Amino acid sequence: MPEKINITKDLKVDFFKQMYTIRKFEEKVKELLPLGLIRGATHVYIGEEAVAVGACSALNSDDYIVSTHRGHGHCIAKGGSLKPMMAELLGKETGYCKGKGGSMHIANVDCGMLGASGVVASGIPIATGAAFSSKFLENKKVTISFFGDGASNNGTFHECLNLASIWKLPIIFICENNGYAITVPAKISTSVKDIAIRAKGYDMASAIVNGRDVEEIYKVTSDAVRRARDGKGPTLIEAKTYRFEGHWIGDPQVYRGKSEVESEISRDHLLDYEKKLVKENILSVSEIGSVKRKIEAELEEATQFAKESPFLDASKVADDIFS
Ligand SMILES: Cc1ncc(C[n+]2csc(CCOP(=O)(O)OP(=O)(O)O)c2C)c(N)n1
Repeated sequence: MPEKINITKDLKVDFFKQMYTIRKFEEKVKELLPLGLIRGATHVYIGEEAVAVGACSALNSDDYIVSTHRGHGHCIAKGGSLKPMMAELLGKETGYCKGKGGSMHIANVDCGMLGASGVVASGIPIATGAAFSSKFLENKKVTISFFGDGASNNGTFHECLNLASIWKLPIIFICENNGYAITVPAKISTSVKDIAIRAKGYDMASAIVNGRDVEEIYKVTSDAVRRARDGKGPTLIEAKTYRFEGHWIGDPQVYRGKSEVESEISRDHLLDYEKKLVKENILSVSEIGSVKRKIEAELEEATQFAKESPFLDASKVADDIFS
């Protein structure tokens, strides 16, 4: 049984701030893409914010995460700053990867965010390697590998769970099961109803969490982090979640019904959490208002910064490539 994990008032406020920041960041991305300021396929995380926030809040700042093609929320939750993030999405020199990574390949090693990737499941072996390095160096760092339900059908997922289990690596595999891999529902593409069951095949601890419940995710991840740091090996956590938006911005979503989407959006965890903070007398309605205004102002500043930043000079395009 997990030991009792206390969630302080400050932490609850922080959960709200982070989830709201991710939501607003993604809404801004949706606004900038059709203007041509962000280019390429872009995937937003609206609806899944509680997973990144709850999970990353259980880590130390020098722990690692590895993200997916839907990675803006992971980056913010791991301590990424809005200015270099927005600049990266706009392809500018002031971005985390000097604009060479963009939305799908953002990384910020300084805050332990080892990278996102457009290649589905490719983050899982990178995360497993990071966890192996921590075990080898005995530095007690823990890694979280985020991936989707679709990625859990890729061979590398199974190879990495096996290796992590036999080597007792300090890693937590977090499957964000939003029910779809682009247009394909998990229920017709995946052999099991609950992806967490797959941990059994690798003699690994597992848990299923409500992906809308930031506090539950924090508690379950904290417990897995503690075991990983104590040398007790990996955990597979499946977060049942839902993406409120299409697979990418512009997805016509012909594969799922309007009523399904509307019903899911009507249960918005962000609105519910706001109400919960008021009910628990943690923040008043007016305090919530000022928290929101501050975040919105920071985001406007970050957007302005990104717009005004220069593009990288073409002569520097091959810099920072290691061989
Ligand atoms: C190796 C590989 N195969 C296929 C694709 C095309 N593709 C992009 S996203 C995606 C679905 C991913 O689904 P999931 O892992 O559930 O993540 P979600 O998009 O739902 O967050 C696919 C198949 C790809 N990018 N890489």
